Amino acid sequence: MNRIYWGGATASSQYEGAYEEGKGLDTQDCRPYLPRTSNATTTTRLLTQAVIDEAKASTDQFYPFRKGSLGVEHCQEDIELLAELGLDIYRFSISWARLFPTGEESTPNQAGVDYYDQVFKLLKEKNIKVFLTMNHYAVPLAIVENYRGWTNKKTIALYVKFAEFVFKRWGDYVDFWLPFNEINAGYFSPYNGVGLVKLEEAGYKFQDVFQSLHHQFVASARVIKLGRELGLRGEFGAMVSCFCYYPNTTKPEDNLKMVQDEQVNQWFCMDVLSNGVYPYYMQPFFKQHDVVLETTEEELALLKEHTCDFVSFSYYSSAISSVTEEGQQTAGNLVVTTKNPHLKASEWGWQIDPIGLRTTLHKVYDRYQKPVMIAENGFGAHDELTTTGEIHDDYRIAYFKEHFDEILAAQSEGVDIRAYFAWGIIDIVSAGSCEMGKRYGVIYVDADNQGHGTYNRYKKDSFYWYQNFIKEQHQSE
Ligand code: BGP
Repeated sequence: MNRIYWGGATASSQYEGAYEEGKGLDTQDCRPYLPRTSNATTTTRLLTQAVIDEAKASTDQFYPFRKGSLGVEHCQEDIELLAELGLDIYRFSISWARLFPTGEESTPNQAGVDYYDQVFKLLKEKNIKVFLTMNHYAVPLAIVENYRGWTNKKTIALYVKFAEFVFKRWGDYVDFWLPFNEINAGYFSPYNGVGLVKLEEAGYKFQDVFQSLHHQFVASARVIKLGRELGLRGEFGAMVSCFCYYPNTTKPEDNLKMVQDEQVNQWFCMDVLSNGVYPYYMQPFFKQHDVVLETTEEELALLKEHTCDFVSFSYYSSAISSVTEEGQQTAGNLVVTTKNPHLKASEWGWQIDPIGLRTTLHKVYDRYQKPVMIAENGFGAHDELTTTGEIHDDYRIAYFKEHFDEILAAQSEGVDIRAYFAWGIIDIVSAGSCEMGKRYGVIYVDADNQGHGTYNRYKKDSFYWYQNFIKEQHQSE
């Protein structure tokens, strides 16, 4: 049985801050200006020119605390804490716009290179393995303004150029590469996933969404090809967000709907990236939604040849499929779903379903027969810092414990699980709500929703619990 690497994860746009140090604006910097509706799924949030203009004009906004660095100035201290925690592996992302502010420079921003040099060096010194997300949502804004982001084939070449720099500079440090975070987010949330912007306010065009996804698939295959040609030692993965669908009732219609939701929402992107071909079930879907993909023979051959080595997914909560809209709606990661009466939920309505994680591990391994990684999982909550510098997050410990039990059960049932990553291992800005108050970390960061605070780090109770859990896992090997 393979041993599971126990890890933690962050993303550059939610962790780093330090916008002033030569970083270009990217799509995630516009996030706080996106219009929202009360129970909107992210699909309704579209990045329009008005949003871009507002983000550019803003001088005092905080995402993620542009003034006063959240992570960049603290990386040494943070990596020391991760080492003290005993992490086997750290997942983080490289900011494309920190290296290439408009995506088109011929030489990278030196301050960005220096920062990542330091991060990789510190991780190596501490003997922490690296899982590198090359693109966690954020696309340089200039690429969006000049070319309409991933809708344009040209973005593939710009991304490959960025990847080539990363490979050549830091290739030796990386154990696992991920070309795109939650690639299926592009479907639910074109803003997030594909940096798909300047969509007309009213229009959510499937044609643009799926053409953009196709370009990302090709980009993924091209960087895998390049990485292999360069002889990189790291393995390449693909990642989707998983929701563990249940049919709302035992009505056959609901069951069929569940299968179809799984196919389109959950498996489609992974089927392409892992199997190398567009799955049969997308043809009727494309037809129904007037999607006519532009593809070339060469691109399809690339997809076939350069599939991923491992599969990974994020999992926070399960969801329900229903042909009717019966039942109370609740939020989940990227999707709005019907409330499951058998489950408790976080303060944000995300339902807690550890058995759903075990089920998902089986489904993913059964479908792809490749090593599986849980690239993100965790519990967002409001934490309270006591006057004596403690955080008693027993709710997070309970969440970890219940989920870890199911992971170990799936492993003993034969699923080849390679790694687990606790999301937002250090408190970072929430992607969905843009607030600091939705905390996932085992390390507390003293900053509030406006970015005010000392930025001092404190170990939560969950820090000691996870530290002990990792130690015990190593002892039992
Ligand atoms: C995932 C994203 C992460 C992360 C997480 C939690 O979809 O990959 O970037 O933020 O969700 O979401 P939130 O921050 O909205 O609680």
